[in-house]
Amino acid sequence: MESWQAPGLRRLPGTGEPLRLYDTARQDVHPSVPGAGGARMYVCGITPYDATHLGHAATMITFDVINRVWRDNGHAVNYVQNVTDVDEPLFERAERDGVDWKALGRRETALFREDMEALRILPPVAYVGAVESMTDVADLVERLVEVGAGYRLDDGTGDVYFPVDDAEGFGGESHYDRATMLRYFGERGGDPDRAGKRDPLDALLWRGKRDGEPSWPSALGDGRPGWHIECAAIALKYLGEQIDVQGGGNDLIFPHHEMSAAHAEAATKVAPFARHYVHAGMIALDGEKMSKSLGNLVFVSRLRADGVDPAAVRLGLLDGHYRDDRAWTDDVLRRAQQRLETWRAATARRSGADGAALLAKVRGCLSNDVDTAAALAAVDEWSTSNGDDADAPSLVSATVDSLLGVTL
Ligand code: 5CA
Ligand code: ZN
Repeated sequence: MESWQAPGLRRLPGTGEPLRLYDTARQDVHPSVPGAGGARMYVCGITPYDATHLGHAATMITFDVINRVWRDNGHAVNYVQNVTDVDEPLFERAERDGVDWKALGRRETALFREDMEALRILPPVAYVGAVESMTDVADLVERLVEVGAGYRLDDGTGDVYFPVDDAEGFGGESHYDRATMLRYFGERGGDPDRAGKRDPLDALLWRGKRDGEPSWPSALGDGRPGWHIECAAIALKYLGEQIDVQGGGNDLIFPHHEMSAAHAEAATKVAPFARHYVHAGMIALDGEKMSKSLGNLVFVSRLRADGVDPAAVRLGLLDGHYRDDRAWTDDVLRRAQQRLETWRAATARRSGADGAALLAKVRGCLSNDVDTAAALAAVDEWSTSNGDDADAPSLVSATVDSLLGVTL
């Protein structure tokens, strides 16, 4: 489907610092070393049944900064993001509101694009929905069945499952013990109690057609995809085997990324599916993870309509480590607005402290597992000190624009 308009990206003098990133699978920070063809990143996108909230925005901003750091290092970046536009929550919301689920998905995806543009997020090269990927998903499920990594339940439903017991290295992404896996599997879209599965953790690959549910034809019989296979199929088709980053919020560590990696690895026999599994912390409001099911949401579109500068939203979300769960409060927004004003005033001066030194510092912070809070502190320090470097204001402005995506 259509992606969104790219913001201008200013080139900075000199060369960036190679990125070191935390990998959930290896449980440590390791250099990200993209191949000659450039960096390849897949980020799990929205399920479009409601507007973009600050949690989605924070996760998208995290991967946007990774994208910007790679580019600053001279890498081409092939970035792919999906839209889960076929899923239970979408059908339920459409039913509740008496609207067509496809129209609901289109409407919320359009709003997401607007929010992403306002937040100056570099767009994915391929922005891909599940609806337009049915053939690719069905082909991948077929391939899994052929290699013994998919089995059909014998209850006449036509449902096909992925046997986790046969999946080599299963558990090596999340490192969760079985009890934790079972708990998250039940809470996050899995069906541990489904009768007839070989293992309660086996994940749905293809759901046979049910009355009143949308379905698509395939060699496996009419039906629709499970969740994890959607991301495996889209990533393999648009990025190929062994990508650099598989990303999303930390609510996707298990089962989603464990399963999609296991699906891809079973089909391609290439492991690991991603060199880095990268997970952003959850944004909370009033002490609870911001989530559509809890309804404690601050929408990006609401803030925009209230006249809040998207650059301040960006700064508020960047003021903390991306891996930490963090709270959004009025105070976070106020501080970000204050900071934006200070930075704008400082870059409007005729001169300032050494601009090249600031650029080097920001590059250093971001290369260190995307330490945006330290980068922000470095710009704060520059903004509140004086100097006679006449090139500094424009260089600092370009640095903040290009690496942090904030226009001063
Ligand atoms: N469509 C699936 C991924 S394939 C999905 O999780 N959709 S979502 O709409 O629930 O979330 C979209 C992205 O935002 C995911 O990467 C998810 O991990 C992330 N996300 C969701 N809630 C939050 C939150 N409160 N804080 C940070 N990131 C979040
Ligand atoms: Zn996904």
